[in-house]
Amino acid sequence: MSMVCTGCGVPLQMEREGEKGYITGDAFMREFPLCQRCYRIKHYGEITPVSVTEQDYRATVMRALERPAVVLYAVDLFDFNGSVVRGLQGLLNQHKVIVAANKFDLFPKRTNPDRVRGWLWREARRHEIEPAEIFVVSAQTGFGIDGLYERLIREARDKPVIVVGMANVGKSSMLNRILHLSDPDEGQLYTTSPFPGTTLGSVAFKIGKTGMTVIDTPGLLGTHRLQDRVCGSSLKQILPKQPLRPRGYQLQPGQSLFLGGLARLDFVSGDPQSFVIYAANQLLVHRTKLENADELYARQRGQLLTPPCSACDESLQQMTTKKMGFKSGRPVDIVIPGLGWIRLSGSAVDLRLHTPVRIEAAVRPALI
Ligand SMILES: Nc1nc2c(ncn2[C@@H]2O[C@H](COP(=O)(O)OP(=O)(O)OP(=O)(O)O)[C@@H](O)[C@H]2O)c(=O)[nH]1
Ligand SMILES: [Mg+2]
Ligand SMILES: [Zn+2]
Ligand SMILES: [Zn+2]
Repeated sequence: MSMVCTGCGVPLQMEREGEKGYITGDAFMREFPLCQRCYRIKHYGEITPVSVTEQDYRATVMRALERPAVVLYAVDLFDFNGSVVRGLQGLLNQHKVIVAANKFDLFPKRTNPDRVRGWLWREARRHEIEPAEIFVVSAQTGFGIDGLYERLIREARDKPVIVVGMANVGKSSMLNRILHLSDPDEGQLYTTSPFPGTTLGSVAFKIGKTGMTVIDTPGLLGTHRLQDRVCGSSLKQILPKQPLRPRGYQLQPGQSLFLGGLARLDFVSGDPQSFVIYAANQLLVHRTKLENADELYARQRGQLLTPPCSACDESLQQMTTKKMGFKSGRPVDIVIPGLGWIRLSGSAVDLRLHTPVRIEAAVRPALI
């Protein structure tokens, strides 16, 4: 049997129940055969974690990119920094690249998409991504998908459209939207889920009327992002479900902010100023005196200061500290991939940021 699951791309097998790619004879006979794992995700929202190693990932994507293609590079606007696939640039050279920045629905209602797009152009260049065009979209609401679809039809007359990106940015959701635009009767063909690592192999669909072929691929997992390190229930605490409500704090030097137990920002010195947190609305933000912060963390981690919880990877409790100093200038964001960002006002300030080991915090020009 050499067929793959039409939901996730895993090679199908009927011999070993409970293992990757298992399918029953009945399900196999359907027009769009779905493996048992996809069936469970679709109908019960359950996921059996299966890991796609970096090696598998690169092999799959390299194979997909052997022939000229239109590459739809999907990024998550809530985690742009965690959406950059390292080492991918070299593979993209001979292809037309279109960036689709997804999950715009999560931004505060008044956010101007054109300004976000301008910001994305600058950030894409800074990360050596050279797209032909950037679209700001939402697979959830359908925002911007029409324009993206029209552009893809124009570009993809003789080439397939291959979606690539980090895990969980919404690649499969985006393609489902595109398939739906072309045929509103079509259900959700690609399997999607809140857990990173849903798609396991590539799956191609031909869009009848246009002759365009779209190909989904697995996303890459990374240990530098929190969404790939927390357990399932903590994931629900850090992923935004509703538009972000920015939370502003007017702080004095000698104060600290905890974002759950996953990040702590110490205000060491500088004029009193505002710090604005963009994180899931349900995530706890706790303000305390810097002198009490160590003791509070030791006593309350996993309790008040959660996530992480006891089911999360223990390494999330090993924190590293980074000193950060800023001269007065333009506002910047301190990004904690998967958790969100803290917008600084642009006043001179000395800070200390504590994050779990291997989580790669970054600084960038303010997005909002
Ligand atoms: N708020 C919001 N959530 C989205 C959007 N698009 C996708 N999601 C959610 O993001 C999660 C991941 O979506 P998928 O489409 O499975 O992402 P993927 O990139 O295919 O993930 P992998 O297959 O693991 O690489 C799901 O919980 C989706 O519901 C969007 O536009 N807005
Ligand atoms: Mg997917
Ligand atoms: Zn499947
Ligand atoms: Zn947990």
